[in-house]
Amino acid sequence: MIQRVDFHNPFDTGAAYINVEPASSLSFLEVEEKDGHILFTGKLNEKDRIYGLGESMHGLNKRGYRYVQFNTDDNNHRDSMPSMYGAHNFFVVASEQQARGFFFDYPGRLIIDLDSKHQNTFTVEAETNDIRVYEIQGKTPYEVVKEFLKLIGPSYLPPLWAFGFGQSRWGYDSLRTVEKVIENYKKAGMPLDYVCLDIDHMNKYADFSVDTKRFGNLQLKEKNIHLVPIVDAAIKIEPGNPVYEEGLKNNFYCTDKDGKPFTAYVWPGATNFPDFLKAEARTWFGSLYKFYTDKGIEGFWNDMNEPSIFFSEESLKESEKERLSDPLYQSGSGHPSDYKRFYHDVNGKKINHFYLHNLYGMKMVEASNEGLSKLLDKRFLLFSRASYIGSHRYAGIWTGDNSSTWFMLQRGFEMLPGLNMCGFLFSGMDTGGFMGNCTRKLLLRWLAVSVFTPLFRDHSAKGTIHQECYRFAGKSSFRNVLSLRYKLLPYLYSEFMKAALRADMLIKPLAFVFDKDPQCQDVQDQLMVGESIMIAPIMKKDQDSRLVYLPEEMTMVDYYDRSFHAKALSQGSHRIKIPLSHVVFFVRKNHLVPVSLKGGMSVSEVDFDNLSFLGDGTSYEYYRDDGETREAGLEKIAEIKK
Ligand code: MIG
Repeated sequence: MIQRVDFHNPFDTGAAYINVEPASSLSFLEVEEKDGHILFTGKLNEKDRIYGLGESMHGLNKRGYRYVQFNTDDNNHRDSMPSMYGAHNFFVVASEQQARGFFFDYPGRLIIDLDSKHQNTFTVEAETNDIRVYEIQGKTPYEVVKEFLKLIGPSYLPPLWAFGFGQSRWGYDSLRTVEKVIENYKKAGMPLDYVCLDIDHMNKYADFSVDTKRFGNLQLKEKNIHLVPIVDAAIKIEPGNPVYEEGLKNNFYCTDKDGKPFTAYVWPGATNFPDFLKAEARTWFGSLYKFYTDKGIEGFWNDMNEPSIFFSEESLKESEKERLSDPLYQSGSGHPSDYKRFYHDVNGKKINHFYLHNLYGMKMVEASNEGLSKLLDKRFLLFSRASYIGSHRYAGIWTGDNSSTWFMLQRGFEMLPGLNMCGFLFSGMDTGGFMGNCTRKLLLRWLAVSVFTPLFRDHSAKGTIHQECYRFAGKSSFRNVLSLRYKLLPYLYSEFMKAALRADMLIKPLAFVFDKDPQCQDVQDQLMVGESIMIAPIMKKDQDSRLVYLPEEMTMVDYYDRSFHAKALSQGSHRIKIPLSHVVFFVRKNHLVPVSLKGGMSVSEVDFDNLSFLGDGTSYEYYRDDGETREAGLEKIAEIKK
């Protein structure tokens, strides 16, 4: 049961995909309005758990913490960070007999306090009182989530090649460097499907430009590898550059209080910010991707779209004390006061950015997606850093600038089910960690996690040690985990497509599947991936074995020496040894995992028709298509037998 209540004049964010007729009052929340603010209060039982909030800290159960939903570029990832790159204002309160879901569809700053004061209450406080609230009631949290996923609609569909392994690094400074990375992967016998280009490839960091001296015309010798360039949100102020000039001439930029294009500083120096809230500006921005699609490029990542702002002339005048005492200040977040310095034009109405802040990234990927859909006649890869509920219909996301620490591997893992609850099926983390130096051990354990996430990319920051897989000794361990990805692709792709087409989750907490088993309730270092696989990776530094809880009898699959070794295990807890060179996972009883034993050095080499099976089931619902058609549909699912 889903119910919507509008307070005053909520902004139409575009989060919902289906229309729910508004009702007059909420069932589970007390409402208090004061001085133009609004405060919602809900009651909790002692034992209630709270799931959701997508990209956010504190693991699976969010109870006991306070979150500030305000998209922020802060690369100092830590438990106490209140805001990340996405605002996913949906959570589910799971009680013993029922579950209640809440979605606060609100584009501005929202404070979600999930009982941080330990008074058995949660509160949600909005900056203004124009807000749309949805309540969803169900028997279990999973039932509520599925209802919510119907409300926000189906996931964006990436092409099949985007499920391959991608290498990325900020600092690949020429096409020659990129070619070398590709050669080295090949020489090492490691598969690869794409290489991401970071801001290094642009001409003075101007969007939709390439430094031709260093990057030529972006044509790789290796035709089987895709280049995936970055596109930043802000446009370099550069008289004579047609991209900049067109935006200026047509009033496509956000404006300052005097109605002039708002100027602030990011990588290219002085920039203007496309007004993605304006339909014509979106259409224009989307059309700019022609620069790349003309060169045969079909994959992109959108960055800096919180938007990230280093400073403006005005905020530079601010004292350090003022800056640091701004309640919105976070370690990497520039001068938050800048968010009050510019305006959007929404159907002729000027609205201060601050009140629409969390929509900027979503509206950017909406622009990119619509442009690319016109420019290409097949699916494309697109993922974004900033997001809002609903942006999963346009693009995937990655979880931003994590660091090469065991802590961030764990937190990233724990975020996966929350992201799936908010629709973000095509998501993943910077494998190996972005900031800081990665060790061989950490990278191998991280790969053994990301090998199960749809977006599977190794990315690192300039200045850190290189973390391409071939750089490390003992290459056979890296070949092992990467080869597993390509053998599992028939399963991973099929499960992704089924979840996307049915508006379901791909990666789930155990508690959602084994809801009658109280032991599963608090498990957050094990997850379900699709309908058949459970993963229980090692995410601690010097461990080579761990306890794994099996809610039912399962087949343990130990993958080493590039082959599968299966063994039946009984229900209960087991200490499992997982050497660094192995990947272990579990297949549910009466289930199957279709695999291609041949694997491949790229997705195009994988045989999706000659399948072998892991597990003791007898049949499997297999989704199969050409991997690029937009006409994906449930009719492409067929029951196959072992
Ligand atoms: O201010 O483009 O999250 O992946 O490598 C940093 C450089 C800008 C942040 C992204 C990261 C990317 C980096 N970018």
